[in-house]
Amino acid sequence: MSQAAAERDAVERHFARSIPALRTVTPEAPYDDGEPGPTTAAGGQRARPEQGPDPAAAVRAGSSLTGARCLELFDAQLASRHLDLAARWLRSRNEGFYTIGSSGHEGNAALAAALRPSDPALLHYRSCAFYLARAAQATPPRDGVGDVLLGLAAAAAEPIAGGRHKVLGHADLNVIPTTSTIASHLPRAVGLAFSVGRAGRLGLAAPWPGDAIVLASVGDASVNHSTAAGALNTAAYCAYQRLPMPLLVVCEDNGLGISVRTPPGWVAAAASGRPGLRYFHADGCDLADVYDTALAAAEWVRRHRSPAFLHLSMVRLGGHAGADPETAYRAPAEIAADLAADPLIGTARLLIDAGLLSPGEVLDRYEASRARVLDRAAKLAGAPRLVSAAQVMAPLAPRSPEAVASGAAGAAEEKARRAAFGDRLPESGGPFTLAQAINATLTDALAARPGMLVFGEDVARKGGVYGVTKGLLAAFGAGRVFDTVLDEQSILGLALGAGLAGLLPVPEIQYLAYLHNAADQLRGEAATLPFFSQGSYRNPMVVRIAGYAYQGFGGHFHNDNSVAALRDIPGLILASPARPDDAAAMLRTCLAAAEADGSMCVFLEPIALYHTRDLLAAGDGGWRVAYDPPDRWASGHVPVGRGRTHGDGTDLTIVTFGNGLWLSLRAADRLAADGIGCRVLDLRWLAPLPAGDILREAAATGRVLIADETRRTGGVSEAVLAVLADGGFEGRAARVTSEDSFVPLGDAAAAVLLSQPAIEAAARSLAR
Ligand SMILES: Cc1ncc(C[n+]2csc(CCOP(=O)(O)OP(=O)(O)O)c2C)c(N)n1
Ligand SMILES: [Mg+2]
Repeated sequence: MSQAAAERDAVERHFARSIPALRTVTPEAPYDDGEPGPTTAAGGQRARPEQGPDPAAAVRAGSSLTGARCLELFDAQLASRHLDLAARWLRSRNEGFYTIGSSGHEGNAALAAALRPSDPALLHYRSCAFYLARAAQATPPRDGVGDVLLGLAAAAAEPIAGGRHKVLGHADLNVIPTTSTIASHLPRAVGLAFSVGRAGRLGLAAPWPGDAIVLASVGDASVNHSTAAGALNTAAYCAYQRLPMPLLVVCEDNGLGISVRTPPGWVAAAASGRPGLRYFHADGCDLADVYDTALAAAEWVRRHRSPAFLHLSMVRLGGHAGADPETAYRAPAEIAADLAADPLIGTARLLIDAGLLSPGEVLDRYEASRARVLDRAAKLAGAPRLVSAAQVMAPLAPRSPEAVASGAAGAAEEKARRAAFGDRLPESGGPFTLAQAINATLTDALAARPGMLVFGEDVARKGGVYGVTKGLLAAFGAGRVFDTVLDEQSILGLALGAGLAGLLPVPEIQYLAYLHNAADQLRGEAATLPFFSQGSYRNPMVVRIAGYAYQGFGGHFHNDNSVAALRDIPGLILASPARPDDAAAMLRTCLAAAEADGSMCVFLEPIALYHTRDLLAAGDGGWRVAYDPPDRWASGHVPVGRGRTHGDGTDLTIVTFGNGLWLSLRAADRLAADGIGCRVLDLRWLAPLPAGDILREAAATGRVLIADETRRTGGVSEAVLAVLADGGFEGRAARVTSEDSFVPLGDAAAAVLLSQPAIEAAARSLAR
């Protein structure tokens, strides 16, 4: 017998033995499960009272859980258990691909009953019973068992991820799918709790009622993850300032993270007594206790709009996953103790003690559930799966260029613009620097889009480290422009939740070097949500990041030029404007793409060019540009992934972006004086790259010099060379880049960064 089959057998035998043994239960003498019991109704020896008990009465004195509800939840618990068994059975036939189960955690069904079906939930992967219980609450009830089975089989018909992963989620059930990255959904949950009432307060249609609370569940080992620690801190930090934070974090504590023991008492010690975070505890194997405690916790969160931590003591049955030999790291007595605490036995005991079911009827119910689930599972054989890359990738990056173009051209009414700009419209002001152009564009966008929020470190009162967000707080108020806690994971989490709640978040990351500690919130969370929900859920956002080098001070942390971590995130749009006019148009494009397609955009602003005024000579004003009035936004629209060519020289094409554009245009001017005619292609978008523009401009001269301020290894120039190779470019290509180094402090920075003389020298040798 395979190990999986043996374990399955052990659980089955345990259940079959335990239930009939309940007939001997008295509060004083726990049941004896030494003898195998019968598996049919004949096993029921404790007769039910003549006068059947009232299902509307409490299942146990003092509990709010009625017998009827307990029965419903028991059915969810039973089906969840059988889905775990079915998962292993399907796996053994190579028809299922996922065996992390919920056995031992089925008490979470009571969470669903304690919440409203309209409360959004982001669930731990052991929350199958919750999902089934919530599916049963829907009108008409959803076929939760079918959903989960399709997920196990990676079937294309699975309703949320469409065969891309086995997740728990459905838009009709307000269950937002989570990834398997431990705790990574908590920053989003905090952001959603922060935003859930805000959309309504801003007068916008909101996906969830204003008094909804957000449920996020995690395991006990997960509570230690820095992502969880940061999210809990941010939730408490908001509550401490009396900001609404209706968040219920549930810890399903089975005492183990795969094989690693959580020190006994640790979760309670770590989560209780924290300022701003109310702690509740329940025995997760006792359905009535979970229900009563969850009701109290949910009520507290809803009434106070303040976060709570609900700690459920649970057991884990059947190992971490199907292939996990837990006997290798757990003593038999420990495993047996978990089996003895089986929450299904606990609920059976509740129902039997209440006279609602006899032990035999419990077994019948168990067997009927097994038959239903296995029958469904057997019918799944051959359910079509995704087969082509196109099918798999369909939800990754929806793009509707026409909607984006029209969205980008939309402005607020003149009256609202005047109010926002303080009567002096930017188009009648002087030519703008990059920082001024971004500031005016943000102002215009906030005036036109009531759901847009601007937030980050120092963006509000100070107006940004470089003044880019100056005046926005005064014009739009703290409800829409605000400073955040100093935690990039939380800033992005806020964006993830706000986008989900129907708002348009524009978070700022103060420096590119400080994105990296939080990048998984973009990679693992933002970019995967449409993928694993087939677009049912989306998290539009435009993340502004001040970045790149050449600041002349600050060393690495203020001069980071690493964009590789962003370029390979599927679906992510990476904008890299250099000139003020491009920045304005590209920011409008990003905002419109976020709105129209739910796009996740990163808008990488070159700090060194923020206040640059001149290009070729002091006082020439070559880097300042007039601000376009709204009636020119349509004609000036910059589509995603389109570059811009400066000049029409025929000797050499310089491909560049960011600070490289400024350096290259200066170099081109010097080269022209020596008779070398250059055209300079500004990529403008680093993802997706303007491949067509690159190939066209390369073919125009036959010689390409890539001037790339990012690193030689992993930098943008590698991708441009790949575009040239893929496109069959037959001319010559060379590149000048920054070194594979961090940027040092002071003048030494110049030693490792791309420079104008380096561009000129390479250009001369290529043009020769
Ligand atoms: C960030 C991250 N690191 C590692 C893993 C691999 N992993 C998957 S589950 C798990 C243990 C989680 O334990 P716990 O939070 O207690 O949940 P349980 O499985 O016990 O319910 C680990 C380490 C992961 N999914 N995510
Ligand atoms: Mg655990």
